[in-house]
Amino acid sequence: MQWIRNGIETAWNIDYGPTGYTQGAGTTIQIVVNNPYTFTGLSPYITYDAYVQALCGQMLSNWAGPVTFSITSLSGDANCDGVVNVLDIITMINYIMTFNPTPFCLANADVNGDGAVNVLDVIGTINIIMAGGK
Ligand SMILES: [Ca+2]
Ligand SMILES: [Ca+2]
Repeated sequence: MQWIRNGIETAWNIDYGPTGYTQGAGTTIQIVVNNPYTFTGLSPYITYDAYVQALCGQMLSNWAGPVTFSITSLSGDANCDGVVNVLDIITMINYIMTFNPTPFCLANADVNGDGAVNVLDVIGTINIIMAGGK
C-alpha cells in the first residue's frame, strides 16, 4: 500500500479490517515509517479496507481512506479454499487427468509459474505443505 503525503510528515498510522468494517475497530499499525508499506499476515480471498493517518509531531491528521485491496492468489491452493493441503494435490491430479475439478484456481495451481499445471506443480505443492503450508 502506498500513499502521497500531504506535508512534511514522515510517520503514519494505518488502520485496516475486512471491507465494510467500522474504521477504528480494525487492526491498527502504529508509527509506520515505510511508504509504501507491505502488509503481512493477511488472509487470501478476503477484501480489506485500509485507512491512513499522518503523525505531525503531537498532532494527528484525520483518517484518509479507505483503499480496498485483497490477496487473490495463494500458491498451491488449487481448490481455492484458502489453505494448502492434500486436497489441493488431489485437485491438481484431477485437473492433470482432465477430470475438470471445481472449484479450480489455475493461477494457484501453477506453482512454478510456467503457464501449465503438471507434476512439477504437484511436487511444488508438496514442498509448500512440507514447509508448513501457506
Ligand atoms: Ca486448498
Ligand atoms: Ca506449472
